Amino acid sequence: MKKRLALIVFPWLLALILPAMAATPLEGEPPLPEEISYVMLKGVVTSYGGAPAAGWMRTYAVIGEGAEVHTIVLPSGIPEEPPSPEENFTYSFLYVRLDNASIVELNYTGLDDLYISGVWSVYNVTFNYYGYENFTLNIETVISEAPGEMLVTNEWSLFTISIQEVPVIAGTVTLVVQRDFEIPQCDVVVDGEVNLWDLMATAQAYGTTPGLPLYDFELDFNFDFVIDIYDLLQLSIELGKEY
Ligand SMILES: [Ca+2]
Ligand SMILES: [Ca+2]
Repeated sequence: MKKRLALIVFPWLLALILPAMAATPLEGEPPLPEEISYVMLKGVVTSYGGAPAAGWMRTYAVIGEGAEVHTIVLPSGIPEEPPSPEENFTYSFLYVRLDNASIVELNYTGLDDLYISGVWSVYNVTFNYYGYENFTLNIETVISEAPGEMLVTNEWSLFTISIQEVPVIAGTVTLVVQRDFEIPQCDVVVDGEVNLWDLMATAQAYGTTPGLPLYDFELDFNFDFVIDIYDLLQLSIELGKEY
């Protein structure tokens, strides 16, 4: 059923995008610091409570106004072997989310490039798979509405997220985009434009959930742990947008 829906939606999106297809490199000088109003960051988690860990971070900040931060932490790293489709397996991670930002500023403490504070929630998420097709999902709240802050430092290269009663999450920034206009969120095949390449990457992962080989948090635009029609719809709204 999911595949059939993708087959219907995909050509329709293709027709929308093909006339506007022209991959452009990520260009454009970043605006002067005083002109930066939008920041998009992507990164990888490298430690959790000081111990090596894996995971991903995405942040969209509007300076002086608000921010979205989503982080996935795999405390024991990324499994080395992809699971077999015939076997039962479990995939667990921590989902860390900024619920409400109170301060979103550049150079706020004198030590940071970007500072975000607010209230955060942390969830323990476990997918129990019975083969690739069937699973049960268990989401347990570790903490909610806890005060915490995120700092980006070392010329936009490192980040730390410190939430009360939660081990510190630290990592490396892999992409930073600063603009004086709103940055689209669905340029996953990064070339400065939301286009066919992004659509193809998302369509290919259609129907997948965390732990399955084709699932990618990068493609789960609404962070609901499935790549489906809602992610394709969000992408279709941004089709053709450049930054
Ligand atoms: Ca793209
Ligand atoms: Ca999704």
